[in-house]
Amino acid sequence: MPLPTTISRLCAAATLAALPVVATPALAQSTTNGVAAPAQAQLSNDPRMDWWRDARFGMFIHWGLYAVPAGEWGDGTGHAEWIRTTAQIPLDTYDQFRGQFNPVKFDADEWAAMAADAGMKYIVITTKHHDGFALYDSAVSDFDVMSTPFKRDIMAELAEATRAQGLEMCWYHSIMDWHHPDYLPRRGWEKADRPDGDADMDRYVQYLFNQVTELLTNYGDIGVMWFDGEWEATWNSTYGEALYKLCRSLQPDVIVNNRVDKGRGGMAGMSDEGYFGDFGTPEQTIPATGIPGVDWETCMTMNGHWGYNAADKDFKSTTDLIQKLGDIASKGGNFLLNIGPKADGTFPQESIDRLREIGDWMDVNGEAIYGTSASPFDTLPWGRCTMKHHGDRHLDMTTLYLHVFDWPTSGVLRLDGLGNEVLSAKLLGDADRSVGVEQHNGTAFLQVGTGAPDPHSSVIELSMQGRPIVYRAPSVNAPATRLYDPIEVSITSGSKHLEARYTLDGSEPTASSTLARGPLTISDSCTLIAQTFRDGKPVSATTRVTFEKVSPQPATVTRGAHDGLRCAVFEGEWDALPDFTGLTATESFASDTVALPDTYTKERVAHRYTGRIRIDHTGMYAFALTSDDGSALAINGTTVVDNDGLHGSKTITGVAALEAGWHTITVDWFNKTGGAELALRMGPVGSEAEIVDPGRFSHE
Ligand code: FHN
Repeated sequence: MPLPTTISRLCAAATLAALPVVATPALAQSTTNGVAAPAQAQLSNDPRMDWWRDARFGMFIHWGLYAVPAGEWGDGTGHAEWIRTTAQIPLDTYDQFRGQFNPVKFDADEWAAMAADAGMKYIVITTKHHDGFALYDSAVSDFDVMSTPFKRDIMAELAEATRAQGLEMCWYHSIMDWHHPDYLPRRGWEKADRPDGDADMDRYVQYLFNQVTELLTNYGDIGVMWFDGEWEATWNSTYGEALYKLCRSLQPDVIVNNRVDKGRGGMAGMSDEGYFGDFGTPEQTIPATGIPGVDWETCMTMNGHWGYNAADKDFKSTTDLIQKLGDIASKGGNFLLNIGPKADGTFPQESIDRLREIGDWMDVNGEAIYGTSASPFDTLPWGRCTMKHHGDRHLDMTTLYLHVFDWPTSGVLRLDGLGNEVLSAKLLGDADRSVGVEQHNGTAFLQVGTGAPDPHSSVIELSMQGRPIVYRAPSVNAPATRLYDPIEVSITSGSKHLEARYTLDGSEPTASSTLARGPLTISDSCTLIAQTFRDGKPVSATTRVTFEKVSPQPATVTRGAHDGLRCAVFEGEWDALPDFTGLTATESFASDTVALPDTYTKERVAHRYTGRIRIDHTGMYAFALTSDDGSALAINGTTVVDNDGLHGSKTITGVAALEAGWHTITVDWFNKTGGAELALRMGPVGSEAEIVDPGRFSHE
């Protein structure tokens, strides 16, 4: 699709040096217990990011006309910023909210002060959400705040107040636009009322670029352009690249998130290699582990909605939010915490209360968040760890911040696997409370006393010479922990200077325990405990894996009379797999695979596949179920994979021991909105799972 000349000229005019956006090859896939880590491409790494990396914590604000209905329409009270679509409100009806938008209590200084007092270092606000309404004075649209009774440029006022607090002003801007006549596609339910006639996506993109130009020209230095709504098929990488370059040509130091392009993998938020965007954007989720060398930011609501919903009182506790901040920082990410202001321009009281309490915590513990990098430890049973390294020609020191969520009732906090000598230890916020340190064989025993100093998360600061030396517990790689045939297991210490020793009888390893050398065959139930040794001494925590030998499920049925599985289709809106027993299918057909065609784009739909699967040889099988949104697999009525929930493309693998013959199988899947994906792969445990051969399926 050729870009309009204006846009291509925009790009040509972008006198940018080579953009540091080319992603390096995806990080090598690591496997732990046989489950492949998702491929993550390294996003741009650039000194522009320095302030953003140091900040670690920002405020997201979703505000617009949708605050007027406050989530309610007809009998429904579950709506929010998507209300025009989720309540199927015709455009003319929705536009009437303009006449009601008059946030007379809006005080930019008050908002910016609450963000600053909460310890946040940047604010990202919706200049325009998917409904197309601009919260600023746009010269290219009359669907903006100047056409409301309020008639004030909210973005201009907030930008000034934000900078007065020393925070960075950042813009959220939606690519998807349900109002502009040229944006495609139309919402399915409104095609009759809004035929797409002479709609022209290129012309819309020019409009989008014009608004982005306004936002990066008229409001001073902007920290981040936070794009969203990139997932529909009408947006493509050509547009994405041009938009990224436009932003950088207007403000070379502006940071642009990865939703400018098409590389984002659903709600997990990270981009595949080769796509534009300076950081990944996991949404409502925190990656399971840190992602070395990758800039990313988790965005999350305080309750269940981005835009204001008057009925939603299900707010996360302050403790939960503070621990999430610590968790995210311990993995090297940023936390963008959302506020949905009310139509009168005030924050919900529940949000105000949490911001204040978080601020109190940050006043004492902010140094354990700002400018920190990811934990050198894999996991800590009592909390998280963030780190700062202080290095120059004269100094080479490390500070570890231990975020203790579960305070030890014994008064002694155990930190396994630390090779450095702890030079000092203290409690942030209570220097008078001494912290004794004893170290033996890589374990530091911190005498912290009973009674957690902080109700949310108590931080202990350790200082040491040099970079952290961490002895990781051995890695135990196994195709599964349930077995029928013998399986091969590998145990590694992670360093050629360290030994991994193990036992299979549940006893703690000693210097005389078996040394791990190459693959170990497990053929029966047992408990494997492995530990890392250095110079004959244990220096790490232990890794404990219980293997269970299971009997195969009998083949209780015979081949069904027909090829393939029966697929029943249901229509509705769900956030998780529905209870199909109470639903009526809109259609059903024989399907020779558990998969969707590549062009599948239906929303608000669910499938239930039922029938039988043929197993040729008795054994343990791995079933990998990939879906967007949720899915589940059951064999002989027992759940083997639970991949339910609202998420982007995600694969979960489960195992089942099955006798040769026919077994009943059920696969359930649903898609709410956005991308849709479903694929079922299988194979003997330890081998590469492949798409299930259609010949294996039958049904009555
Ligand atoms: O559809 C939007 C949603 O309304 C909200 O803005 C979130 C925040 O990141 N982004 C999209 C959903 O992924």
